[in-house]
Amino acid sequence: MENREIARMLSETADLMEVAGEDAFRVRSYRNAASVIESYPEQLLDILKDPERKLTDIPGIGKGIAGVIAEIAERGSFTRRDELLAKYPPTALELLRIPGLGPKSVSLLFEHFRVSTIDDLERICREQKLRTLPRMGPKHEEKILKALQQYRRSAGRFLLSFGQSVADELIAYLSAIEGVEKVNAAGSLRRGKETIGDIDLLVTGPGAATALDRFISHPKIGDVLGKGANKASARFGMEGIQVDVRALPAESYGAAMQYFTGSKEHNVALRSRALKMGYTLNEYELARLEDNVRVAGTAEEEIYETLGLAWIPPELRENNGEIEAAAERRLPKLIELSDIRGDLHMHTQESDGRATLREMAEAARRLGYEYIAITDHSKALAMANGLDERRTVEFAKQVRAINKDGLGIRIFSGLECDIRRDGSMDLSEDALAELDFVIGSVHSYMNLEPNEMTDRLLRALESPSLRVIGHPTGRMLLHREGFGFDFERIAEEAARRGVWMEINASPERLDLAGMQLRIAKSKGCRFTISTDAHHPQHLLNMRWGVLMARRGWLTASDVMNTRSAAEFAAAISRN
Ligand code: DGT
Ligand code: CA
Ligand code: CA
Ligand code: ZN
Repeated sequence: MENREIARMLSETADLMEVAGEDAFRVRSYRNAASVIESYPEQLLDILKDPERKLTDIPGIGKGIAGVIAEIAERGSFTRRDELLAKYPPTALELLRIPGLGPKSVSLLFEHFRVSTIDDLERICREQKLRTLPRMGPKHEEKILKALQQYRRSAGRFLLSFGQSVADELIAYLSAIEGVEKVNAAGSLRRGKETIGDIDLLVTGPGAATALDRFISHPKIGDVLGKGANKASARFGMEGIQVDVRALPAESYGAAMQYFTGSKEHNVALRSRALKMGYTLNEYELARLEDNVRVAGTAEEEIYETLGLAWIPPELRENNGEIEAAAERRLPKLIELSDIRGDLHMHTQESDGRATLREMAEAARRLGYEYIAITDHSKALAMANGLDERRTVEFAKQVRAINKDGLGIRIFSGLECDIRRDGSMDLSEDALAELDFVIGSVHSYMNLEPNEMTDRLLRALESPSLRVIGHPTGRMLLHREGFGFDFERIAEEAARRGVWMEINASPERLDLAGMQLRIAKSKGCRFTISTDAHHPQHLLNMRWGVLMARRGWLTASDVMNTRSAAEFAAAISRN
């Protein structure tokens, strides 16, 4: 069992403990442990096997949790979890994923109506029974029905970062098989789509057929959905994500990579271009129509080249103008991870982060960054112990002193300032003016009417200190759609005022997304890509943000944190 899975068990148990109305302190200790474990760089079970070491040496893991982990290692579950699962069915956990339904409501629904599945929940809302519960009304029924719709649309999809971790594991496993020459991911994963339906892997080499057998006998494989000579499909891991593995001859590998990378829309357009030029294109080859003679198929590049196109980066393959651009040789030179020279959104123990400023700086320095901005929360986020004016001014002063000593990386004093309901900033302009770098973010009242939300953001843009709008749409992938507002208007106004837009690289957000980035760029906006890290480990999430930027056709020059420290400092200095 891996850390990821242990973390998931603990956080699910924490959810059930909350439904059961258990002590908030205990619930939090489970939750905190889950978050520590999830990003812990070493496998816990390895530590457990080592007689020289103790789990309790890991900060955030106390005796109780260490005991739980030992129990998990021994038998795959633990007593508290078993008890809770005996009382509440595992489907109750699914209810908690419905936006707007907290543990208290789930517990009420269970006690009064034995609601334990989302179908039960839908019925209770449709039959107008939800409103009979304390503090519930017709509005709640309406809201939950809407949330259910959204939930069903995203059900069965997975975060890109999760898909990538499964793919990495399987690619390493399959690559080690004798005679396997290449293993690559295709599909939405290769295109860097923010959520994926399943994982598509392509294998070639004399060992490819063996690889299919070995794949379905992998210890974490669940149901095998199909197995033929060239393809195997099966569910993987606790999450049951579907993985399709295809075995291919080397001469078809390029054609197959092209075909199975998709998107379907891109492929349809490409095939029709091929036909117009006298070719047929399928997953095996590109061939001449007249005599069926194969002209390409080993490598993707030769397929695109024969069709008169520059090779198209997978992130652009959505049939949104990339084929035309490739034909006219005007595809942009997309930004790359190595272009990034700093991270401009992160939290420390001052608010709700797990590490100190120095620890975050050290981790960023090790990544080779030249600079970072420390951006803790402002006071409106009281639960996160957000900074008030006094602490903000003090913090700015402290950062000036730290930079004098030098940590081997330049620190910009920043803040993720709350944008209040009326669009005003959570802190006074005097306090904000002390800082180098102010992000403005919406964290509350996210259900405003689109008009009201647009006005709110317009007013926020008036703040002279505001540098960038953080996670601009507020979406949480698979959980909550972005709030509605007039995006083009805000992009225009941000561009006019020189306020940048953030690409939040946190894998649960990936906000903004490709299409929005293209719109914003067309309005003249500039961007930052930042991780919103709450832990040094999260700084590694930058890659997901870069993928979004690529899906938005952005180049390095569109993104401000590709600038050198000196250039960046000049860009944020007030004139
Ligand atoms: P996903 O898995 O829903 O996130 O999205 P994709 O794009 O990975 O879709 P998937 O796994 O169904 O298929 C992989 C690629 O195969 C897809 O992007 C394009 C290609 N393909 C082209 N035509 C077809 C078709 O008729 N059926 C399927 N299943 N795939 C096709
Ligand atoms: Ca797929
Ligand atoms: Ca598939
Ligand atoms: Zn935020």
